[in-house]
Amino acid sequence: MTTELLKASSEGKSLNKDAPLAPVQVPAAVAEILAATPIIDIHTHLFAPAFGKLSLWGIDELLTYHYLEAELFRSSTVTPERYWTLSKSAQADLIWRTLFIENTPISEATRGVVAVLKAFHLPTNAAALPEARAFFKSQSFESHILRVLQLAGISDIVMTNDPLDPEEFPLWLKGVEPPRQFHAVLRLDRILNAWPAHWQAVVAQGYSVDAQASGKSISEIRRFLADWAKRMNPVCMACSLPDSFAFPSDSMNGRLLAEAVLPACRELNLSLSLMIGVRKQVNPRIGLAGDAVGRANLMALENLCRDFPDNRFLVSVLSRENQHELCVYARKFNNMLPFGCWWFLNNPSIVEEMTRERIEMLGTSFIPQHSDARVLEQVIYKWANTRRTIGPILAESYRLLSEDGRGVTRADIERDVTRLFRSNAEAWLPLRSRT
Ligand code: FIX
Ligand code: ZN
Repeated sequence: MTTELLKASSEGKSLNKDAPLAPVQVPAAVAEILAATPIIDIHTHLFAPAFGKLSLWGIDELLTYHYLEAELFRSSTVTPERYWTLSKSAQADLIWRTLFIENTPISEATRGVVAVLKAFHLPTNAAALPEARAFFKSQSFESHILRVLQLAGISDIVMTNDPLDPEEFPLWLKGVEPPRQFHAVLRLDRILNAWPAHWQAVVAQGYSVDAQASGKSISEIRRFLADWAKRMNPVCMACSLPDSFAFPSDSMNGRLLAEAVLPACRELNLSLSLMIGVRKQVNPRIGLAGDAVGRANLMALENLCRDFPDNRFLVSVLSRENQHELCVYARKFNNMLPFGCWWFLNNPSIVEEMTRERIEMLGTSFIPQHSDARVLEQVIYKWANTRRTIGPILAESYRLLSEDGRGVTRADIERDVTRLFRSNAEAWLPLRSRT
């Protein structure tokens, strides 16, 4: 229950949520309602506890996040080659010393670690990490997850699940069952972006496919997708795509998309999540931190949305320069839903620009953010930052509306925040139909 509601009820007054708010009341009402609305996080790299070491959490994982590794190499003399020889805790100590002691942690990713330490009442400027390590070591993962979800204000975590990942797929074959807050996504990068390197892994799982995807390969890939959908019960299929993505195309990517993945999504009534614009491994020396961004030609998306009207596309694009045209395309095609301020865009200065233009062009018919969290506790700062950045933008939209002649009520704001952070996701992802 929000502060004003509590105050009203303590004074024996029932707050009329349908009474127009005075403009001066709106910013606080937005902040309260955002804080009180549990969010559905529609894209993360988190895993439920049953996935064992794939589930990353705790201070050493927080500090060795690839966003921070990228920043380390700009402020340390250590070479990447030397860094990769260090143990996880030595890597974390080096990052802590370099980015948090020798420099002020004012970047988005360093501030995030500070926010997590503060959330658990741990020192945020300690000379070293023993107290933080002891704290996380003393937590039981299952109860820790529930506390983190509560601190972050999120109700659902959508994972990223790769049926060809040698560390992950055996767990699914054994019969892993994520708890109800965790939802699977059938991730297709290895199939759609690297078929030559991975078709044999599909054969090894019992499907008659070949390097050219000839003969009965397409029907076998459809069978593979249907079998994995039965196993994972995914809320969508997903793939990241390079800035060079083109469609239609007679490339393997274009063929497998048109002939196998899109028909499978229709048959299974699943949306396809496309994250477009990544330039993989521009600097392989720094590992996951070595990916970059490129402006994509969104004609590919235009062709997909127009030529496959019975498919639904959740879309996030990585280049800031692609954002406005993504909004325009969303106005043309209602089978496409823009989501998130992805990766290099998840910084207040850009989140503000993107969210304002989305509200101006799309109203509340988009999903403002996902966390992309790789380490459990990151959701605490990523969602605090989202609420901090988006709250004032929403309040400003209501101020303009009020100036133009219509006030808003608490009920309006609750409906809008719910749509942005919950019901748009529920309409496009079958989160509740889990068997
Ligand atoms: O393709 C993806 O899901 C990207 O989000 C990741 O590959 C990327 O490393 C990431 O975690 C960005 O935040
Ligand atoms: Zn991701």
